[in-house]
Amino acid sequence: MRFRLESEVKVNLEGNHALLAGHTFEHEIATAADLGILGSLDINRGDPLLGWDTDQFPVDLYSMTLAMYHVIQAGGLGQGGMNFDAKVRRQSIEPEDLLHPHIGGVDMCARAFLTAAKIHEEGRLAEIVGARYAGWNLPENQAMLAGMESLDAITARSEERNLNPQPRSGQQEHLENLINRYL
Ligand SMILES: [Mn+2]
Repeated sequence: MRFRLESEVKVNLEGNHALLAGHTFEHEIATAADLGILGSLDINRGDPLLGWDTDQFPVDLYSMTLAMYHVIQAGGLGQGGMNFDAKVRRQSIEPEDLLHPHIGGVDMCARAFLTAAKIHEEGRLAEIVGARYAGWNLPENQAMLAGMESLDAITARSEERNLNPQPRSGQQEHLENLINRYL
């Protein structure tokens, strides 16, 4: 932020690095998109049982579908692209061991993209998420989000309105089942 270079550069996110940072790939994609710095993607995976960067080829349709969903929600990668940055495991020593992961990885990414496009087009997930956070669309809450309101002003308004928010279900299991119906 110091040199204002955030509008000059974009980030290259990697599935395995997200895992190593304790994040999901889709979380990093959505965060970068929100910050306007989504650039390109290294489409690989790590091993959740290991603590290092194995850069394996992607195989998980569920997580890749969520990653592609957020790429689509972000309006695509623009000038960025996708790169496997992946290698086969050490015991895969035959020439054909190189073919299987490339073919399977590309096919799986294509399938994830088509699945994500369907989720995006039908809009049910976005509708439920949108309703969950609809309160942020109120002008005073947009102002709060934009950092244009002081903590004192927010406190005064909350006390004046005698706010008493009630918990509402996040519908997590419903949403998990919704995603699975597309796979
Ligand atoms: Mn890596």
